[in-house]
Amino acid sequence: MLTPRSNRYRQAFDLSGFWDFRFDPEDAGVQNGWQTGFSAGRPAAVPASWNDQFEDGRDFLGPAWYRTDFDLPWGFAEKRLQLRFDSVNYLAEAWLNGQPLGLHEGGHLPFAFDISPYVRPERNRLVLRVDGRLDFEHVPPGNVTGGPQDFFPSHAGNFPQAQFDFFPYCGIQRPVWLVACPPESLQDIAVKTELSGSRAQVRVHVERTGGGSALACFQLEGAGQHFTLETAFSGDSAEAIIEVPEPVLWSPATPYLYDLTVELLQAGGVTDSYRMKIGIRTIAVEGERLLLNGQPIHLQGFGRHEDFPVVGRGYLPALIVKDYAMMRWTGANSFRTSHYPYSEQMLDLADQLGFLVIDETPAVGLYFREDGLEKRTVLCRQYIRDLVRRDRNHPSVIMWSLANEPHSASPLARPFFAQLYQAAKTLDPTRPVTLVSFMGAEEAAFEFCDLVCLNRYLGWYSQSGDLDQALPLLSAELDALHAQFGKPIILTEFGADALPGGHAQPPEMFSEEYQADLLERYIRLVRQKPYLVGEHVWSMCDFKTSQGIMRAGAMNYKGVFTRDRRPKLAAHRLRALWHEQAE
Ligand code: BDP
Repeated sequence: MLTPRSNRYRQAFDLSGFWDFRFDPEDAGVQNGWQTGFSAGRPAAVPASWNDQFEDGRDFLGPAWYRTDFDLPWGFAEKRLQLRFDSVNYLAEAWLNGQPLGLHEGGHLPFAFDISPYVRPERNRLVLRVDGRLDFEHVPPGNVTGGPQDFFPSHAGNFPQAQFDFFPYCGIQRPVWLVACPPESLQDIAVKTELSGSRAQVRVHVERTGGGSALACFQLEGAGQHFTLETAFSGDSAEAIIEVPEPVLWSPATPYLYDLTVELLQAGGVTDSYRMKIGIRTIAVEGERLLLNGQPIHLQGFGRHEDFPVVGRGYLPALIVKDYAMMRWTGANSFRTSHYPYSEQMLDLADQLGFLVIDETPAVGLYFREDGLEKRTVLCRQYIRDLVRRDRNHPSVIMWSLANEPHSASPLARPFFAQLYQAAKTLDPTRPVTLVSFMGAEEAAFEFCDLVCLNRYLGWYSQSGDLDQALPLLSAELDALHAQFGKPIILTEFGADALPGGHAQPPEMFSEEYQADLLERYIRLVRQKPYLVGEHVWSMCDFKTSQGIMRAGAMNYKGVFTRDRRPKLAAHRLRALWHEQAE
């Protein structure tokens, strides 16, 4: 699915703004009344989570109703029209002018509906029912009974009852686009880059809608070079391999981007065109190393969240810029999109600024029981497919993560992940595929994943307060995992809560000193072991959680920045350490 863009052949109109909104606690289905009636709700901002916008809806997870009216903008007549939702959490059902458009399950990934048959030049009414209620069959799951609370004591009895450690924000969380394309248009573009010697091959695959004979024209521009190639469509697809001598490679040090333009040529000339930025680079696992452009690379950075006061998980461009500024200030070169795909704009900036991204599906807190397994399998396959299709052209994305901390003790887990791993590899053979686990030696999926990604909290949830005891145990476990799997390892989470402004000498749990010391000792250990190819601190910023006895103020305080992005002592410590490593 192509990211919405405007040019002389296509146009994307952002429907963001204040939409009419109401909660529907009785699940009474106000849809019919809303098709014709006048405003019956209250204004809500789109995009943003609804939970923190009002004083009465924080813990209300749905269903709720959104409604907006629009006229077709100039130039939209005679085009193929779609409504594209960048992210709605969790179930979204839409109607246009009373006509059902469809139902979509799952937050954080885009979906689109064709609206050409139903749209009018003026006074269109779009109605959306959004349901974010937690359910054991959903991914991520919630309200699980007889389930994995035994494994996850920190979430037991939480309110709302999520099987994951972040607040289950709901609503239209990213922009909604009205997209106009020519009747016959470019549908999808996939780019792969390979290096051989001092040359690169840029392989571009394009899909279109409509039949008849047509050509695809490919143009690559950058570094003072310009390449043009034309190939005929065979059916709906066309492919070209562009040979680039002496390419400028994309890397964190030089995040160089080329311009790729694809045109659709039919009898009458150009009928559609799409331009995007691409980077030329390779990523591979070799032995116990992770190689970017053939050179070993070490990841230093964060696990994090899309989370901010008032907007919740809503798209906030200034926050994205700020977060990159803060990550850069610490010396980070990478992050994981824990525990769901982030906005495409976040990845655009990663490409531009040179950050390396582990791109994760929304499959967090998975557990394995026969009931609901089939539905979860279908959903997880949908997530990996939609994630790869959305993000495969970003040079910053170096790895796919299938899941975070599944409860893989069940024998059902291995075939489940083997299937997802294969699906990811088929969709994208160019990137390593992993999953992030807390199970260590017991994680069956590590046998076939390309890297071992491990979360560890020794010195916090175990060996609490006692780093002298924690560190040797961690060291021994890492060596044993390396001996067992023979793969590179990334420590994808480690950390300690620190209450902002809490101090202690000698350091003790919840103080800023203890957090800074724990992180430093972990990082120094990681750097002694060549098979460890990355360290991601949990977490970049403090973030909102459900309420529960493990989370004072319904917050996870493992951030090295506060929720409003002020550095704690640990952020300064990381900055010193990561700059020292770079020297
Ligand atoms: C890990 C989870 C992460 C939590 C973290 C914690 O992957 O989502 O926030 O623990 O407990 O198990 O802080």
